[in-house]
Amino acid sequence: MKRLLITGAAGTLGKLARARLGHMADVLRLADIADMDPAGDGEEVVPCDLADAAAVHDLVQGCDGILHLGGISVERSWDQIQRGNITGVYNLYEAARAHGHPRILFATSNHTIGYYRQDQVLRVTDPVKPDGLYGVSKCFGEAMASMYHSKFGQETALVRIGSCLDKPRDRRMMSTWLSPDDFVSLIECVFRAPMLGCPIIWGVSDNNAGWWNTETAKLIGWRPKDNSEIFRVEIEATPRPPADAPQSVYQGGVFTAEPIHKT
Ligand code: NAI
Ligand code: 15L
Repeated sequence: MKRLLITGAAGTLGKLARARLGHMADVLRLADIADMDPAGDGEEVVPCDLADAAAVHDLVQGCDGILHLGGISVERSWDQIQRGNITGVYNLYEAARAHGHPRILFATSNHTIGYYRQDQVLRVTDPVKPDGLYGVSKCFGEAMASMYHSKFGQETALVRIGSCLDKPRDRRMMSTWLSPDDFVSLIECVFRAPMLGCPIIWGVSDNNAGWWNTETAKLIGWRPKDNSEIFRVEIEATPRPPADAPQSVYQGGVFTAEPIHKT
């Protein structure tokens, strides 16, 4: 690619992508509403609010691919979620339509299905069961991507990320963990696949304790290599939450216990 746009570049995964994806394009265009480090070689830093349609239109111009990580990433008030994850997603898809449909990797989330119980194994074809307004906003993003694919041929990988961290922090994350290395290889596969369409792909490592059938990953030739099992002893040494606690019962864990935030 000549230019890969990374939204949410000031965030946790945005910083990881910035550090590790320079080889994917001549130029990384880095965007966020928050402060970012100054541009280095082969980088462009573009402050941008995803809710600003004109700014997003300009942002997408000249990009061959979009790694869409920007937006609200946890449970927050509707006002905040609506700006980043509803209006922002609409603006992004409209900008992509105006600029030749660059391929998009959309960072969706396990919180689209958070109310499934932990004894259930899911396929991507199972109905959504979001666990809060944040999860609902990611369902909206998945629906937008599907509609722009059907109507205009826009390609998107809908990557339902589990928990992307250096290592799992608790028992639930033994199932949801996505290692940084696997995340990077997944991004590479998405942008290198000859054909993509609009698949939902579970963004999860090859965990023994996994809940999600990862067959759609094979469509793009992605095979996660890491497995949370190497952290088993460390995690088992931590206090076990009660069996009826949200983090023990639901795939979305404590997100299911969040209130509807008003501010
Ligand atoms: P983060 O919260 O660290 O980063 C998100 C970035 O988006 C922030 O830098 C924020 O300033 C920016 N942003 C928020 N509203 C914006 C707006 N209106 N305009 C422009 N930028 C805006 O989140 P993280 O962990 O880096 O996640 C990245 C993406 O991956 C998010 O979309 C999140 O929902 C998704 N995801 C992440 C998971 C994880 O394990 N880190 C798990 C599942 C999904
Ligand atoms: C998410 O969607 C969040 O963005 C992230 O902060 C984690 O909490 C992750 O899900 C998770 O479920 O562990």
